[in-house]
Amino acid sequence: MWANDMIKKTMSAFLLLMVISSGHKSVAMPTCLPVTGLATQQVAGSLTMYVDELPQIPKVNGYTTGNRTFSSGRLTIGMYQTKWDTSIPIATPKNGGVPTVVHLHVGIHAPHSDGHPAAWFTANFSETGSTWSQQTYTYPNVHHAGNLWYHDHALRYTRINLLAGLTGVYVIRDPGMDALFKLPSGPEFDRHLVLADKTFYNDGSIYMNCTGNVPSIHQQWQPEYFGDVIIVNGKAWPYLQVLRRKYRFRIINTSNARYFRLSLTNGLSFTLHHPLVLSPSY
Ligand SMILES: [Cu+2]
Repeated sequence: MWANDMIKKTMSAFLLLMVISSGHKSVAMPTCLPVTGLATQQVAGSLTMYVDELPQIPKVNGYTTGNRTFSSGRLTIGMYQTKWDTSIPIATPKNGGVPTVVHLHVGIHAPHSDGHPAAWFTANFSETGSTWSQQTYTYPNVHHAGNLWYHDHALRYTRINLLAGLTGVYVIRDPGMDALFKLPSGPEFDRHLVLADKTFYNDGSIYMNCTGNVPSIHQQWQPEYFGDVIIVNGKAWPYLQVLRRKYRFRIINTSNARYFRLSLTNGLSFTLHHPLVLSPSY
């Protein structure tokens, strides 16, 4: 059943979880501290792996069911400023606030629901960007069944907001297809692995180098971001205790630039569908 309050609570909890579970209070941006690659590698190397258990990604349904039929529903997706670290540098809405706009990655939908970078808005739509046109986006879900994800898309701040964890998963299901292939189902055996790479300061806050790769061209431009620590569902190198049976992992690469070469340490093989989901970038 669809419940707006529940979704709001869940999304708030989710966003909060993403911030807390990564153990960071802020993304360091405005002051460009000199941090060497060696220093960030040492921080990454000092972290103990497999301390935290892999968390589940909270789920909300974008549909309602009744009499064995599915009908479209509404999702409330967005940022809740009260849960957000306001120390993160933001665009310049005249009255303050954090600009954001949701982009459903790989979704098939009309342009005005695509999350144009200048279609940002602040809390309660009190301020909006130059191409903002509507509060509600419509996703027709004509995409084949699979794993999509959504993320912030605000101009200039996408990289920062994503680094801070403003991402979520979006699943289009085809129960007939799942049954046909006898795919593992249920939250325990049909799980998301949302991959990302980040770099940290010693105190656990996220580090983003803000010096340009080629300063003579631009002091801050960087075509790609690579972190030293691999994050799964908001946790650094988590573990998951599994049963001796088949699992379905819905793997999404939310990194800016890093590709992943995945394998099982015991050498077991696995079937990979839709390898495109492993390609990075926003
Ligand atoms: Cu994207």
